[in-house]
Amino acid sequence: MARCDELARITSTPGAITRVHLSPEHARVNRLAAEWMREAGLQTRQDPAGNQLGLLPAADPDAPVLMLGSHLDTVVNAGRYDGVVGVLMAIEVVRLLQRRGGTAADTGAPAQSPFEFGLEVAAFSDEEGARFGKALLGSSAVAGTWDDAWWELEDPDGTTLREAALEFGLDPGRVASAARRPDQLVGYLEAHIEQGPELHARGESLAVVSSIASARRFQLVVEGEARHAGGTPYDMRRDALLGASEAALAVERICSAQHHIIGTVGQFEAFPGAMNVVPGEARFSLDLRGEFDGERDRVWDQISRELDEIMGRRRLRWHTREVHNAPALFCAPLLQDVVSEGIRATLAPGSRSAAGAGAGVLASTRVDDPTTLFSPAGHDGMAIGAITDVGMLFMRNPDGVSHHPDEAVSFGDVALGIRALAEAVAHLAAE
Ligand code: HGY
Ligand code: MN
Ligand code: MN
Ligand code: MN
Repeated sequence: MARCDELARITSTPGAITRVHLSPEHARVNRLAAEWMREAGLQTRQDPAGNQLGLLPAADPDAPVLMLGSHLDTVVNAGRYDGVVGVLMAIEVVRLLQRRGGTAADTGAPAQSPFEFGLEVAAFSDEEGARFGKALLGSSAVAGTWDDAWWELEDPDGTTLREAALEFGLDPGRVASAARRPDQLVGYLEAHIEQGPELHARGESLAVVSSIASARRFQLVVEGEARHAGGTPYDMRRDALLGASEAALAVERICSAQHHIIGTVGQFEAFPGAMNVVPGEARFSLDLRGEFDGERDRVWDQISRELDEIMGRRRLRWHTREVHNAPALFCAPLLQDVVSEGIRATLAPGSRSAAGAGAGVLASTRVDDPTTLFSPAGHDGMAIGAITDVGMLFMRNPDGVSHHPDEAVSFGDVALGIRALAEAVAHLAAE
C-alpha cells in the first residue's frame, strides 16, 4: 500500500491527486512502475500509446500471454487506489506465481512464466479520459481499435492529442504497432476496487465481476440570448443556463426511474459568465451508462426528446457532440469461473490466507458461491474485450467512495485479492 502512497505523490495538483494522459506525471509513474516490474523479474517497455508493460515470457517465447493490469492515470482530485492498486497487485501476482512455480529470478532460474502462457502486466494510460474526453485511449491502442481521428481531440488548453503525444516523446505514426492480435492473448484479468457500496454493505471482501456498464459521453451546448440582467423582462428572456439546468434535472429524473441506468452531469458552464448578464449559452457534459447498450440508447433517445421539449418551450436551441462510446463488456464465463475459484481457494476455511483474513471476512464472504457484481464503473476491459476474454475481481471499497480523496481499500482485502488473483491464474493454467 506504501507504493500507492508513493504514486499518489506524483500529481499535477499538490495536495490532491491528478495524473492525466501524456502529462509529466504520467511519464514519472510509468518509470516508477517499470522499476517495480523489473524488480519482479519482468522485461519492461513503454508501448507507442504510452502504456507501461512488463513481460514474463513463457519457456516458448512465441506463446500467447495472459495480461493482468489496470491503469495509472486518474480523474481530477482522485483517490489513490482506482486503477493503481490493480497494477501493483498484478505485479505482486506475477512475483507470487514465479515463486510458486520455482521460476523466480532470484532462484537462479531464468525469470519466466511457470505456465505454458506468458504473463504480462499492463499499466494502461488514459483509462479515465480526464484530459481529452475520450476514455480508454491506452487500452484501445492495445486492442487495435485506435481511431486516428482521436489525434485531433483537444484538452482544455487547446493542445491536441497529437501535440501531447509528440511532447511526451511518442511517435503518433507508430500507435498501430501497440495493437495485439487475438491469438497473442490468452485473456485479460483485472483487480479493481469496487467503486460502489455493495461489498461494504454485505461485509464481504471480494467479488467476481459479471459485466461492465456500457458508457456514452456527450458534450451538450444550449443556445439562447445574452441580455441585460436588469432590463430584460422574463417573458423576453432566452436563458440558456435555465434550459440546461432543467435538462440536468430531467437526466436525474429519467435515469433514476430505470434499473442499472446512470446519467451524470459532471461539467456545467454558463457564458458569458457575468453576474449581470442573462446567460446566452450553456455547456454541460452527460455521462450515460447502462448494463445493456440497447436500454442505454433507449434512455438517451428519451432524454433527447425531453431536451427538445424543454428547449422548445424556452425558445432555446441545443446540440451535442458524442465524445465517447463504449459498449457493455460481458466477462467471459471461463474467466468468471477462474476468479470464483480463486476466491474459493483463498477463503476456504483452513486456507492460510483465510486464517490471515480474520473470522469477520470468513463469516460473511460466500466462499462456496462468491458474490458476482455488475460494474457500473468503466474499466480497461471494455476496450481489451475486443480481442480477448476479460475477467475482473473486485475488492471491497468502504462506503464505495471513489473518484475522491477519501477512496479507501483495506490492506487485508488487497492481500486476499492478490492471492485470489494468483489462484485464478493457476486455475486457468490447469483448465
Ligand atoms: O468512469 C469510470 O467509470 C471509470 O472510473 N473510468
Ligand atoms: Mn476511475
Ligand atoms: Mn479505474
Ligand atoms: Mn474451473
